[in-house]
Amino acid sequence: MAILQAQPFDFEIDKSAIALVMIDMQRDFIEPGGFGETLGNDVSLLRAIIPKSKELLNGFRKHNLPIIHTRECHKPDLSDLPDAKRDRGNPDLRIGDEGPMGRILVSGQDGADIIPELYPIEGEIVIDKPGKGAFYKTDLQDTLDKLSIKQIVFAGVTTEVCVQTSMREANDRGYDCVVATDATESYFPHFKSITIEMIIAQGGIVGWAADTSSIIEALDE
Ligand code: TIU
Repeated sequence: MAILQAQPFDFEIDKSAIALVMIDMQRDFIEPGGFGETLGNDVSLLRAIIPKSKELLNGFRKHNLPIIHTRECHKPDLSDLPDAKRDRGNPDLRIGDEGPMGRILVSGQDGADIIPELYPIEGEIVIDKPGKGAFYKTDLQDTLDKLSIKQIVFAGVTTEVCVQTSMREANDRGYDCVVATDATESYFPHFKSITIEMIIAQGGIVGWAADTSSIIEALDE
């Protein structure tokens, strides 16, 4: 067991049972003209984590450890899109509408795909999810069970929305989870920091937090 220096206390990494789940690093959230921008956000903020996210991916790749990428997107017929999600707020473009990167948050469209910098390589798993949580209406749990995964490192966007929701779902399902603090970002920087505080409060009520270098060092141990 390698020791990861984490908050709120050290985390014992089991390299035979750990996976990286990279949440929603899609063009729709990170590039102009997508879902994130249509919600009124400054999407350029999220680009800051691309280098660390790449390091984290490479750290897992180096040891041949499982990597799962998720994409928040809907079927082209929108049958998995609740009215409540489509009709929320007052965006310029709604999910399913035609935007500069294709139909907003629809599977198979350019905008719904993962940014080129972090594109999955052969052997990595990609899971499309219709909700914020990565377990809701997906086969993520089966996928993790088949790989005998018990520990998950979470990264991606946005910290307080899809990353936190997925980490809470994983925590309830019995996985020990670590959020990679410099490989996750929010459109609201104070939401990112408060989310990490919430996760590690009360003795790690949702899990642990550690930066990418510490995670990679522990994997290399
Ligand atoms: N809007 C926002 O912050 N996030 C999302 O809608 N999805 C994800 O976090 N992936």
